Amino acid sequence: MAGEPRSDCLFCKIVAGEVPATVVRETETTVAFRDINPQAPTHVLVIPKEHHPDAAALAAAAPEVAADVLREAGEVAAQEKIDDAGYRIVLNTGAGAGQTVFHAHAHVLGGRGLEWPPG
Ligand code: DGP
Repeated sequence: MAGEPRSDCLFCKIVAGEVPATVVRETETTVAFRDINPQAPTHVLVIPKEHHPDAAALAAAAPEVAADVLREAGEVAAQEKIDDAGYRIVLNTGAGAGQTVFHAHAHVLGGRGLEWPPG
């Protein structure tokens, strides 16, 4: 069923506390933790606690939780003090766009200059 935890999902295991992560924020519906392979001085992932395979599926099935993820991305940026300089929220969607973990997540990147367009 949409939203149910999956035993084969790495990020569901982080939500359950079965895989360790450096958590920087947590709400009733979301968890934010540092990316294991940071691409910027600040690189935090914000995920819904519910399992959805990508951001579009999350928004379709649970739009209020998708809004929570975006709100938390902004809260992370403020907490990490990257909001004044500007930061990027990235939602890789599909393997062709570089998605490797198929549990919806928003990357929050900042603390360095960010070029446009991204690679
Ligand atoms: P994406 O490529 O958009 O699916 O991003 C997945 C991110 O997840 C990638 O930047 C690396 C990160 N990641 C993968 N495994 C782990 C893990 O075990 N712990 C943490 N903290 N991050 C992970």
